[in-house]
Amino acid sequence: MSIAVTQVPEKEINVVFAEHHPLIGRLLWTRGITDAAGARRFLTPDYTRDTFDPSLLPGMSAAIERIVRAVAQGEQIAVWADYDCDGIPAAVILTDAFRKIGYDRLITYIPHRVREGFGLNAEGIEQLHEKGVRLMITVDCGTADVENVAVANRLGIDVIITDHHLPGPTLPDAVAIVNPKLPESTYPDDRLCGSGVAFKLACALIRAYGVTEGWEKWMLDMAGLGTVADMVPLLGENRALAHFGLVVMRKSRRPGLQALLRLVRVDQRRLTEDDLSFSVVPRINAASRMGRPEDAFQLLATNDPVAAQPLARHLDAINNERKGSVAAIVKEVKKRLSKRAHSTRAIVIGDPEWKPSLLGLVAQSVSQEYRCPAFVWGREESTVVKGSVRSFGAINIVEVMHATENVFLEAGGHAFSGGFSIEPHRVHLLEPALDGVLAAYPVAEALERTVDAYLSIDEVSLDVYRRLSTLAPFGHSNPKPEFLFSDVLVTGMRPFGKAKEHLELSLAQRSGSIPAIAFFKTPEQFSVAPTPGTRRTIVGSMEYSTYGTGGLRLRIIDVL
Ligand SMILES: [Mn+2]
Repeated sequence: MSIAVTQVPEKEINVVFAEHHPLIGRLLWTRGITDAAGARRFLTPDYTRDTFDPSLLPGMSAAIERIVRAVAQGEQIAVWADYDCDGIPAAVILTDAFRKIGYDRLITYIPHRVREGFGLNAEGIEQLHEKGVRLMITVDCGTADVENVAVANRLGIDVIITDHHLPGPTLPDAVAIVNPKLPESTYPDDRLCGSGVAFKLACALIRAYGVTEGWEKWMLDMAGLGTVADMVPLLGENRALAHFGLVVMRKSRRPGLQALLRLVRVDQRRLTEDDLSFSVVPRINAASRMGRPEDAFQLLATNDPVAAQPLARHLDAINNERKGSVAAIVKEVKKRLSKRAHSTRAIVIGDPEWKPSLLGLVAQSVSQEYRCPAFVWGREESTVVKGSVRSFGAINIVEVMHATENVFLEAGGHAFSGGFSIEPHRVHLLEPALDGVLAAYPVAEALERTVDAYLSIDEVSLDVYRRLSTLAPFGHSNPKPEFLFSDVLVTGMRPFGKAKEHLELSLAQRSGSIPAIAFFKTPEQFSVAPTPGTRRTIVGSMEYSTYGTGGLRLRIIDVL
């Protein structure tokens, strides 16, 4: 890995951000904030100032009008939610809002990740029709579902779409499409996630029923959860939703959230975005990957502390099962690759026994290990082979898939990660076809890592840590600050953890010393292995641990 420190115009920054610590000024600048007013807005989120009126979203008034009519006529309403940790909190938000206005003819439908896949499907709509549904509200999906909305319409079901996915050339024939990414949208910020859009609908709905202004803030925990989980940029309105979402979550009375946090030993009052990303989101997503997404919805939506306990334990158990399955597949991949010749341009490997819903995590690990794009396929209750791909370096893997002719049934995704399907009898064609396309690409190099600033160990202090914390919550477009510490003396090194799987270093420089840790690392896994008595360059971030003796420490990203 090569490392560069972001270049910034120091003098200009010191003038513009004169009222802030120079390090904070530099960090603001690298996050695209270039004036004093922007800095104040960023550092002191304000709910009223930073969130926009829901009625500014396209389709909002038509959506509310239709819901009010459904409620007046006692129609059966269904929420159709995506199965991930954006769709599920979004469904919880609408459930809360309908409970608040005292309407209980509401059911939730969450499709099965593998059997049904993303978005609407005709069989699911049929089922809702049989249950007497007359109005369907989608959350976190639906914008592209032209045909299935037509299916619903033919069955006499009106559809309201709430979503944040990009629209295609044709829009579905829905009663309303509430989506800030519609071309005609004049909403001031189009970066909301599905839970964010659902939160807006919920705000407008309870307002229409005269619920006391301010009550909507109790739903911010779910909007914040979806915003962090969906990895939308944590800037603008999303920053407010994530920030106040965490504030509300720390006080949330949801029995399911409380039970889950207790189980994973996270102190609710000190909950951070890292706790969400590492402890909460994987357990919510485990439901759709390993079992039924409804279990995750039930956990977050229930009012019953007794029902919450077993649901939390169940999600924790299937999350452990998921980790075990992913590790077993990665091990099997390595074993097989050691025994056969394979392309060095891309790894292609699969097994009809592997669950496709786990293979993104497997492909991620394989691409890093073999330092090239990894295509990993499996099959589950389907006649076609389904897989995930993760790129390596700067190769745009979706472009590569689109350039590979006559192999894929479907292929899509983002630049560095995607999914694909293939007919089983054609899967053997994949490796040679990719090899041909990738021959035209330069050999993949690990991407350069840019860190925010040089720092020395004696500059690491609680005061600096507290200042850095004013930039939180960290995530997409506002990453946790990373620093380069050069010429640091390694004064100690010890493995720790149940199976000694983690590593702690003691570091010293000038008058300062600090512990530094890395989880699931051995010294050999860094670019240069640290040993006591040597001087090394450390790349890391600052964190404060509340466990045991705890305190301020560095989290090591790499040692050079
Ligand atoms: Mn989403």
